[in-house]
Amino acid sequence: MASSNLYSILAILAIFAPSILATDYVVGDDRGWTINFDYQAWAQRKLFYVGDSLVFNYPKGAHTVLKVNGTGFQQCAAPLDSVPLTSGKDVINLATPGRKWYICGVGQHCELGNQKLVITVLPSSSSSAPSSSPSSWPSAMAGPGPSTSAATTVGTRFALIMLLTIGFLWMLMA
Ligand SMILES: *[C@@H]1O[C@H](CO)[C@@H](O)[C@H](O)[C@H]1NC(C)=O
Ligand SMILES: [Cu+2]
Repeated sequence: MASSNLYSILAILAIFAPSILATDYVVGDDRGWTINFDYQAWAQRKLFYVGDSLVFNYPKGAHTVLKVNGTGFQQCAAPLDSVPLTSGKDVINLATPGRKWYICGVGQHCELGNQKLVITVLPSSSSSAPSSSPSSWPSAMAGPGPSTSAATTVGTRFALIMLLTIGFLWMLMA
């Protein structure tokens, strides 16, 4: 009886641990998805991991979100058959690592309003935090000023992973 409870708790933790560790990034923070905002600067010190999400907030109808490739990003052009996101609260799950490019498809917002975002998604950190992203750790910890949010994100993840590990061990002992 006691051990079946233990396994239930472990199973629940295993299911929810990734969602606890995943981060939702609101693109542009309070400004949302709009023209004349420096999304390059917004993304610069953030560490995006597989499993995290981007949330694009904007008044429905005012903008759209189009996923493009590197060429489309530079030229502010999307393939003719690509379907834009238009809900005004578009959530994109970052399912694979690598470069990801997003532009607004309304009018000249991308060309003239610089409404474009490029990020690099790192392999997931939740399964084996310290070893899976060796290069990103030192830069996140050592960077100057604005790095605090990125460092905090990594620090928070690490703390949560440690807590979960200690919790597992404690339950195994009990
Ligand atoms: C990138 O997108 C453009 C159009 O947006 C398309 O013409 C081009 O073939 C794409 N390149 C790759 C490598 O898929
Ligand atoms: Cu727009």
